[in-house]
Amino acid sequence: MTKVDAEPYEFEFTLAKTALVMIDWQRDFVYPGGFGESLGNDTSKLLKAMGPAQKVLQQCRAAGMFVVHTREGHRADLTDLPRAKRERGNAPLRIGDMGSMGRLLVRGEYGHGIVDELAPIDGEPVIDKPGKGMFYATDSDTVLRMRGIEKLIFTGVTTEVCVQTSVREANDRGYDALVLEDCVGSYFPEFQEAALAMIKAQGGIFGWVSDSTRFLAALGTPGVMAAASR
Ligand code: TIU
Repeated sequence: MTKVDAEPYEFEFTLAKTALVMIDWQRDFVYPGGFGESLGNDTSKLLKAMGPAQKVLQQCRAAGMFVVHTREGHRADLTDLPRAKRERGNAPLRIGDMGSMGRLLVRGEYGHGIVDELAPIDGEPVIDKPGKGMFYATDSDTVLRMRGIEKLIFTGVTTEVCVQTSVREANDRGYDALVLEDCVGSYFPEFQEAALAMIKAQGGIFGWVSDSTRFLAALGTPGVMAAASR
C-alpha cells in the first residue's frame, strides 16, 4: 500500500488497482485558436500545469500504472452534439466551426488531439466523451472495472469543468479520486481554488487533493518500487 500525503488526510493506493486519468489535454483547450479561446479564455493560463502533469505521466508509466486519457469532442456530423451545447453563449466560433486548428471540438481534427507532450502511447486507452464528465455516454466504467481499478489519480483541464465533473461522477460510481493540484489547470484562478476546496471539504466529500511533489515522493523510484512489490 502506497500512502500519499494529501488533504483532508492520507490517500492510500495499490498500484494494480489505481489508474492515472489524463483529462482533456487537448490542443483545443491549451492553445490559441481552439475551443477554449473561442469561449473568451486566455489559454496560456493552462500551460503551467502541463510540466508537472508530464512528470507524473512519465513516472506512472515507469511504475507500470494503468493510464487512461480522455478527449472532449463530437462526431464530424455533430449528431451527438446537443443543441444546448452548441447554441449557448455568444461565442464567435462554435463547436463544429472552423478554427485555426481545424473544426472546434470535432474528433479527428488537429485541435481535438492531445498535446504532443502528453500524447498517449500503446496500451493507454483514449476515451472520447461528448460531455464534460468522463463517465457520461462513454465506456470509462467498463474499461476501469475490467482492470479492477478502484482508485483514480487526476490531472487535466479544466479543473472546475471536466476534471471536477469527472471526479464527481467517479465518486458516485464508487471510485476514490485524488486530484494533483499543480497538474490541473483552469482559466480562472479563483475557480481552481474553489473547485479543489470543494473536493476535499467535509472529510473528502468527493475525494482527496495533493500535488505532484508529494505524489511522486510516495510513488518512489519506479525501479525500487517494482523490486519492493516482488
Ligand atoms: N470551458 C472549460 O473550462 N472547459 C471545457 O469546456 N471542457 C473541459 O474542461 N475539458
